[in-house]
Amino acid sequence: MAKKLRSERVQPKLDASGLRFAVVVSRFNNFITERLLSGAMDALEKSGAAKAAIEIVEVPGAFELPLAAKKLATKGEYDALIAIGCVIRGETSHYDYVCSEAVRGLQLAQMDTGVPIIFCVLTCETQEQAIARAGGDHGNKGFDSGLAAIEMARLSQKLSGKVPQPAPSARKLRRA
Ligand code: INI
Repeated sequence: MAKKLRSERVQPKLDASGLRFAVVVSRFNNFITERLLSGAMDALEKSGAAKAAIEIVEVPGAFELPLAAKKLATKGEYDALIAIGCVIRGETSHYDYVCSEAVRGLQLAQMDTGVPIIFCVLTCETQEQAIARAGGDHGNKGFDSGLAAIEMARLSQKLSGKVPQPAPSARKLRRA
């Protein structure tokens, strides 16, 4: 019988050592955003990031994430950022404005600065949906975002030719 083709790609192990991160986290719905932040920190630290290499900045709500993220990215001190928020639909159209401006502003910030900004903003119809994605049945999107930040930081280094190269003497030694 023919062998089944494996469709999934094997992900290389992510290594965050030596990388610097900033996490912008919204206080609104902080019972959710705190859990997302813990997940993100867990992913970064388990992958080798130093605690001291992770800056955490708080903003009032998801609407404020883009400006803070852009200011941090512009400093040129971080390899990747993670923007954390949680927007839950209420009775009015406020939800739609907050969601669309958060995603638009964060995308603009990463395109303007060239620094990867991971979108860890839950946009949910109900509180239950948010809980499920912040350490519940659907996992922790903060953890996933931490991994995405490492992957994008490494990819950005590679695409911009900034992958640390071995010292010339080490290179010569290897050829000999
Ligand atoms: N901000 C959120 O992060 N999540 C929400 O669910 C939310 N709702 O529903 O209102 C929210 N509003 C505040 C907004 O992000 C700004 O902080 C506020 O409008 C001040 O600019």
